[in-house]
Amino acid sequence: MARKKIALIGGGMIGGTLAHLAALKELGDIVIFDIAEGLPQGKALDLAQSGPVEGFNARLSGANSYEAIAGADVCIVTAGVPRKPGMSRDDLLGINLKVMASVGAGIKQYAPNAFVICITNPLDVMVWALQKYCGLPPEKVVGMAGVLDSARFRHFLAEEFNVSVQDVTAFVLGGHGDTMVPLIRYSAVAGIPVPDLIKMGWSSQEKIDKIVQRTRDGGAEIVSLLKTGSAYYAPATSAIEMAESYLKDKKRLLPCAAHLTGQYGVKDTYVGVPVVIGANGVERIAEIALNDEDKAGFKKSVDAVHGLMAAAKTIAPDLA
Ligand code: A3D
Repeated sequence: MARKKIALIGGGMIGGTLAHLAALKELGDIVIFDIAEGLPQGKALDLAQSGPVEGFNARLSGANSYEAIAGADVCIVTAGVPRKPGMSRDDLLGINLKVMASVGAGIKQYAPNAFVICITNPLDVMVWALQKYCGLPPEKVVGMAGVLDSARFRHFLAEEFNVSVQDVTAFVLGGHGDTMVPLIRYSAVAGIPVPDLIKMGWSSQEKIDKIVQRTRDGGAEIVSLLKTGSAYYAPATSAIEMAESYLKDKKRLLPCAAHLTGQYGVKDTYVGVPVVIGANGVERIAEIALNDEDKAGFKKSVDAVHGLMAAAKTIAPDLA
């Protein structure tokens, strides 16, 4: 069987980390595409030279022309600009929409059969725009945010309970950003839900509330520390988990920004919900029961995404 082909569109901090992880995991041959001349070629060469030491079999190349992504099985999109301190994800809207238009055209022409994972912010609107620009079926175009947001939640919970991160599962719904909805009762340590752990005296509601807030602000916390950009290790590893589920038909149930067609009462919108990712892309959307508080939180989140979609349509009338 021929090796799979992974196209990384955007070769910056996340793009380079994606290439490293995809090579170490031998997911396939890797092409890094970027508009910056020399950058993708340099990163690909550097990474290829780590191959003999690590012992991975993967061909790495860099390119400034979309032809190089021809026939890709997976495209992971990070092209655009990240946040600087003081900027919100939404401040990136105008500039990154233009980037999505050119990336979408490139994918449409050269990789129409790919599974596309968008990471560029503001995530929920960018993945919606990218799907329109590339014209691929909505089940083949998803956004990465929920895996990262729930990983952040899991990390903080594991620290709080002083247990292995391996035993902590967590669930986050809604848009990527300040309105994301971490679901406490679906979050657990080895099957014991967090509310039960509070009753057992392992933590307090106040501490868990603080963790929820820290999860919501997880990206901004890293931006303010790094000062020159945003998180990249955890975002990259989260997208690779999604790509692996597609390439190996693992059928993982992962929170992703998926195209809703009435689920949760929402239509024609990309927002974070639990989905099964397998060889057909998004194979199923899990519609879990929400209580009134979760419903209100989810609605607030969807309203925020709709607000940005409306702004996007005024900037780019071709999206209307
Ligand atoms: P960065 O290191 O700046 O890399 C972006 C790359 O995109 C640069 O190498 C640019 O040259 C390249 N680029 C710009 N315009 C184009 C274009 N038209 N075509 C191709 N390449 C282009 O940023 P990063 O890797 O740190 O972040 C990438 C994106 O991910 C940003 O929009 C971040 O805000 C976003 N991000 C999202 C999450 C989520 O959880 C959704 C987390 C962290 C970062």
